[in-house]
Amino acid sequence: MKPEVTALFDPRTFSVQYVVADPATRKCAIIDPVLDFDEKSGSTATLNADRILDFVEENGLSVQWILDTHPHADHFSAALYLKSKTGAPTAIGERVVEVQKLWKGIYNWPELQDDGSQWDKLFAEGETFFVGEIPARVLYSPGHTLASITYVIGDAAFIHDTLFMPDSGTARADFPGGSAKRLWQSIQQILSLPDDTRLFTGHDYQPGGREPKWESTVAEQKALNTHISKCRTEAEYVAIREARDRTLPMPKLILHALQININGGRLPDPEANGRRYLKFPLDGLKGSNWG
Ligand SMILES: N[C@@H](CCC(=O)N[C@@H](CS)C(=O)NCC(=O)O)C(=O)O
Ligand SMILES: [Fe+2]
Repeated sequence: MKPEVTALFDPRTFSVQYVVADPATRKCAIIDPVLDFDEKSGSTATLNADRILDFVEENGLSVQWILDTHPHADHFSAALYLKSKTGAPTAIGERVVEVQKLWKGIYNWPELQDDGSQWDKLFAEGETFFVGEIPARVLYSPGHTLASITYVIGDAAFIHDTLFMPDSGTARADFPGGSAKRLWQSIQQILSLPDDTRLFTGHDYQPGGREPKWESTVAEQKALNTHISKCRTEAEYVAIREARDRTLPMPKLILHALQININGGRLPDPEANGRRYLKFPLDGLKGSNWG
């Protein structure tokens, strides 16, 4: 069962958004859509999400699912916006409730509902569903975040921030709730899928300025991934990953994005003057590299 996979690359955040369609029924899932945000002006826009909607319409697709792989730290999720336009249900991994509890503390936000009720469906490890007639299943893939999941849809796996393209290595594991050890274990589970499984990553940072790419296979990742092919043991990987993470500054939108994304992609309610405001902790992420 081979879904038609279309990637929409967002050069502002180096994110890859996907439309995954069943050619037989024309039903599709949208994965990891981006709501545009400019931190310099505070402006939001729906350029990426509208591009997805245009693609869906031009190709006669009907949206069955709006899926996020994890609460993103570098962009806002457009899940709620797309739900308002399509009526399709939103979903994320069930451990999102733990991410909600963690960041509820960091933001000092007692009113935040931390039961995952912002999504229509919370997926557990091993849970199955369909995109049209194509069977799909969920792998719990923590490490980058503690709620991350992989969607395996037919012969394609949407692996988000675990493995990037082979020349780019792997995702960082130093956000609150992250773990290099768990990330290694999640990557091993992904690499145990059949060798010809198509892997679609969540970001491409275009190393060396090459054109953006997002698709690989299990066999290619095993042979060529710069962080994985060299590591024989979990301990070796954890040492490399943690050393690199100590050099990385936080994503520029982490404090903006998490307060939207742990609330299901919902912007803060407007205040009495009709404007929405964000709130940041000062010195809330201890030990961060300033870059
Ligand atoms: N410069 C980017 C960095 C974004 C970032 O940290 N991306 C995460 C995924 S959300 C990652 O794994 N990066 C790996 C790396 O930079 O090596 C930003 O500020 O948004
Ligand atoms: Fe991420």
